[in-house]
Amino acid sequence: MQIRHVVWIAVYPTKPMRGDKMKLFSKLAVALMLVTVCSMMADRPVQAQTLQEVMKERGLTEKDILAAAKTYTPTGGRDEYIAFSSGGQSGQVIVYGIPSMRILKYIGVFTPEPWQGYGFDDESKEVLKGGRTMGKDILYGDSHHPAISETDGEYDGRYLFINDKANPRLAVIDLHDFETKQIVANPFFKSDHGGCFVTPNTEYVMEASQYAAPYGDEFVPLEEFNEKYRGGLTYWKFDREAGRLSYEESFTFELPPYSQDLCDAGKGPSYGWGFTNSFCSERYIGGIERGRPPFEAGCSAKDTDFMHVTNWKKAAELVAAGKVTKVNGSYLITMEQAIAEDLLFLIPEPKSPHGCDVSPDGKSIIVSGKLDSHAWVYSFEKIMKAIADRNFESTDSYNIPIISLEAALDKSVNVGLGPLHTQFDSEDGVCYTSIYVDSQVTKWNYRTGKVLDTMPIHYNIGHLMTMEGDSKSPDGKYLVALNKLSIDRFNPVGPLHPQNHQLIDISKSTMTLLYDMPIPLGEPHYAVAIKADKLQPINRYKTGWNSRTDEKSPWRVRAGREKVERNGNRVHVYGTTIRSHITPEIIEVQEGDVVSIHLTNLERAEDEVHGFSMYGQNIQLSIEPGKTASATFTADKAGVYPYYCTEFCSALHLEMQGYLLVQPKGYVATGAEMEEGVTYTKEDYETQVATNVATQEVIDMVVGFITSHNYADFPIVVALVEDATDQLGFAAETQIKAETAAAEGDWQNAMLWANQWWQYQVKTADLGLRAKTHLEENGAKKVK
Ligand code: K7E
Ligand code: CUA
Repeated sequence: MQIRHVVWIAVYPTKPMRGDKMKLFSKLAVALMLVTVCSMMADRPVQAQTLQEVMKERGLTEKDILAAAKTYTPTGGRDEYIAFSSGGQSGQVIVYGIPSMRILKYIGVFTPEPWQGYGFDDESKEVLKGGRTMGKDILYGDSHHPAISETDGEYDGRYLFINDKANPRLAVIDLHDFETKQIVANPFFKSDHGGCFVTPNTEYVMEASQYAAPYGDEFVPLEEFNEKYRGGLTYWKFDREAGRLSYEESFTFELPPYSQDLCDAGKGPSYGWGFTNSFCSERYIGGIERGRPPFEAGCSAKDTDFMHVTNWKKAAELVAAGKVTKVNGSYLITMEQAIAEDLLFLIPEPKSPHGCDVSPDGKSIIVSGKLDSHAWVYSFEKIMKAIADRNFESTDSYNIPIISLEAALDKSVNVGLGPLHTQFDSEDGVCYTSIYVDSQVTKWNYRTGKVLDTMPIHYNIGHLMTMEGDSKSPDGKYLVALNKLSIDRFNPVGPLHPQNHQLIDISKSTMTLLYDMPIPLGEPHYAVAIKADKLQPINRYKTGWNSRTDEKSPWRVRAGREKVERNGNRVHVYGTTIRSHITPEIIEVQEGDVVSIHLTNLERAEDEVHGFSMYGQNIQLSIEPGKTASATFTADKAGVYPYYCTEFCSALHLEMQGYLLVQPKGYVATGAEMEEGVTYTKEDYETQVATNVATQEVIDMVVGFITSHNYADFPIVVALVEDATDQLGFAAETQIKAETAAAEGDWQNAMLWANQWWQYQVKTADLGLRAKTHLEENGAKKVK
């Protein structure tokens, strides 16, 4: 039963009453009826049917029923894991639960997302500005690889990072409120693919470039490719205290103009090192229009490419010792310096490699050959021995030492045609590799080299992920195959197909498919999943909070202190939102004014989000409880601009409205009074007051119940009581206004204020009854 439903029953009279009370209850009842009817309809009993009947009717097998039972999550149920998936070209992050595969949120990251006000309020516009490239706003991203912050090699659930391949940028999402806090643009690259990969204590976040380019914005002809075009690998310093990446403390390895690809950070014995695969070490520069074979031929001609091995720990020490110089305002370790200091080595890799995954124990690195059928397992111990013995087969054209494949390789295993990425199981040595060409997942053991199981997946698999699969202790249990496009799998929706995330049960020795989930947002690339109980998101902000900087907003204002400040043509409106009105309701400015509307949501109850949308100004704010959000625009055209709340926050949500009046230059008010459409009498006023007095009795009863219980032990109730106290305070202030008007015989205003007084009471009662129900349902104890 819904809470509103309970409210309805609670206020509905069960005993005969006096006329006044009867009227009160019928009024309260009407106010609550709307929301109640919907919830009652949802409670209607279903016609009795057996499981067998349903199976027959829908053509389901026993296997289907078993899969359904493993994923179905009844109403109110929670998921064991929370997945964060790249939203591909949408530039967003998709949050969903596992095993239910229910989508919980799209987080706006590189792309504006209006529901969250992201890219529409001043605060988040500042975040997006961090990603400006050559002075231009870039309002999308080709997001690829999310990574969860780690402590001692375990996911800690504090932050999420994701990269944009198209314009080499990284974003920081704070998981305490699931909001994007920072976007940084790489100071050297023109694209990145090898991000984000975190070191075991999130000391650094790795970002490798993909398509070699000059480090500056100047023109350099392709003829100078070998000398002037460069790849690279940035280790972004993460300041955990501030929750931000530090531009000043990060450093970049200058790398040859190969196409650096994915990375992973070492852990355990390989802690302090990073690994980056690459393709196109041919340094082919294409040119179909010049009669040359295309990139795809020139970039896959050689049998091997290079894995780059970098020592970030030693590099960080050099930076700290002041031995690295800055270029473009950021530390750059030249190839010359890296070679001289033993920071950089190459190892041959299989043809057109992809994926680069460090095993949970940090001893092995697995790279796949896209055009090969093998996964190649490198031994970190052997790599270290080769370096110690100076056992190099040669150097590349940039003098970087190359460790021979034989010296570094542990084994290569035939896993299927077109292997890409590898993820790890909770069982030691067991891993899963996505096989693109054969469209399958191969389960194998990288210690024994044995293939254990294969499972055909739908189509075009890219990445795959296991639960906490990048940590030093993966949970196994489930695997998600991230498939690109989904022909033949779902109801058709036109030529652009949804993507398909397939949930696979890996808790037994053979894999079983559980669920297909269409993702209608963008190519998924990679996803990460964390145990749900490691996430502790807040459900409201401290009042007057700038959520993007995580500090008090200078634009916050308290109830009753709302104001408009003008300085020349610059206007700041300090406003508030609370059920069910926006203060101010009328904003008057002059043509040409630059206007900022700052709104603080005064509510604490977690469902009391208000929105703010205005005609013709491209404004849409999401103001969650406590948040202060701002919108700045130029009122460049005289006119009438209605605004309103965009969240269905209360029964009188539609009435949560107002007008921005932009007066033409030189406008002079006529001095006429505004007139209401209805005239009220003394009798109307008295009837309303009688209703209010009776409503107060209900409120007192509820307050009596709450305060006689240990309500302070229930944070949800405390929030509701705080909101209710606010509303009741407003009711008292409004009562005085009503009575003052009545004393003057101004029945029009007396009646209107009396009605507003009642509106505050209804909200108080609604909040109070929700609090009471929560206490009753959660075993609150009587204390008085
Ligand atoms: Cu293989 Cu960008 Cu990780 Cu896509 S990448 S698949
Ligand atoms: Cu506030 Cu609708």
